[in-house]
Amino acid sequence: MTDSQSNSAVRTRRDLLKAGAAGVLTAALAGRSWAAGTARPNVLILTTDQQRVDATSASGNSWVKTPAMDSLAARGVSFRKSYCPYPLCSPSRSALHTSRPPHELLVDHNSMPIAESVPLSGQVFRQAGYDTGYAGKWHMPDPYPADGIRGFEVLNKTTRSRKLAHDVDEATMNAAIEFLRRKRDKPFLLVASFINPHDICLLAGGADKPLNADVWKRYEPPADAQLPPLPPNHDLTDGAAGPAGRLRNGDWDKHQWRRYRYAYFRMMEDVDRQIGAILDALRQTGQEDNTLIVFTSDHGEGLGGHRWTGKMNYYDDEAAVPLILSWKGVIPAGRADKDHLVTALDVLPTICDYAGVKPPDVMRGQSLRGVMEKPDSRGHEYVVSEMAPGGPGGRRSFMVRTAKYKYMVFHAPAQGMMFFDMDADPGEMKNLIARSDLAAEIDRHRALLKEWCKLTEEEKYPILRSPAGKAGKGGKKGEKKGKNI
Ligand SMILES: [Ca+2]
Repeated sequence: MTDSQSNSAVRTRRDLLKAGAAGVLTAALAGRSWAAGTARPNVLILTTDQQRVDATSASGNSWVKTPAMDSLAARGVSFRKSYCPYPLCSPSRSALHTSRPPHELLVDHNSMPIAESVPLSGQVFRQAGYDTGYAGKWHMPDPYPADGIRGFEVLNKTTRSRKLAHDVDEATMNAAIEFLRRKRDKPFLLVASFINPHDICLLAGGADKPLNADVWKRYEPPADAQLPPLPPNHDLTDGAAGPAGRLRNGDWDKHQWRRYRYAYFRMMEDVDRQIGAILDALRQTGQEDNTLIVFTSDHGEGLGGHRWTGKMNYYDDEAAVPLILSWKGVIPAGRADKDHLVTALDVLPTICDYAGVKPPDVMRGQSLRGVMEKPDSRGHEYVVSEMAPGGPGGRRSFMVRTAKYKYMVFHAPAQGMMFFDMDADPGEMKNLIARSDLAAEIDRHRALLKEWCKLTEEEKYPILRSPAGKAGKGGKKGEKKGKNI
């Protein structure tokens, strides 16, 4: 980002603040005629866990049927160049609810608490007079927050122990529906945070545990099932570096990969049904027209791309996530946005903008209202994702995505850099980092990353020790710990 572009991004945010909540609200509500006192929209945030950006039928995937998610796409804007700020659960979720990158939140690994000094979405909306409820998985630090979440009423206090994700998600769905049916005299912010299709992690880890057998029992393809084919990018990248140079389940044959992919899409269908039940309840309680809905996921899933299962990689397989926003009559319906780069950091600025809620003083994302309502608007020049696979004393790795290219730099445990032409090579099969004719472009991406790290004071935040205590050793044991979450 050049200085003038950087200033432009900052200026945009400042101008929004200057415009003030009232001005924003007036524009959003033009032409509407709600009774005084009920004009502010409800906000419903629906999240899944480990959902690829292409795992819905609305995105053109014929191996899965997701009518509920498709209905959200049909009534809103679905972003296709949408990235998580860190391809792992807790860091990504912490960024979603704060509009700050994980390093600024002291959430470099799973199961870490968010820095107390940073306000959470629930606090921001509760302060503005909203009724705030949270159902389902949290994970900062506890997967299910028995001790509460700042700014939220915790709606279900279930635990994951020995249960299928589907069963925990059923409790999340019921708690969210109960919250929607309550009588109240103020608007609400409701988060319903589902686990599926995260149970795919259990199947990636082998079948030696009783719960894994239960998962296979539910999702095993019948003998006559048509299995999804291998992905076009199933092979390793030519010139792969960093964690992308490693294999997961290198001994699997083609059938095992296809069976794995089949199970993933069935998990998607389970969580889609549960999301559909929440959308039904919203409609049945007469709140659909006055509710802004955000749908997203914390990170993707390799699903056999580059012979990878799980997350902790910067390929689109793992780092690209769905982001759909809808509000009947306000947000344009049925548009797939394939141009604008967006990130979970943009969610809090966007919902504050539409709700007329005073946002936190510091946010690193921007409201997406401009690019949704005026598609010719310029959005982000770039978005960044980060990882901290090493422990204290280590350095973070980064991904920088621009309109056409993606740059990755790794420091530990494996080193290297990668550069992809995302238009010519969407499967990210050919690493172009050594191409001399692209040297200026690669330098531009390095400069953008430097600018981002300066803006977010990255050097000020050394990497903390992982609570799993296994950081710096390839993360394998830490990841195993996370598999039962
Ligand atoms: Ca996750």
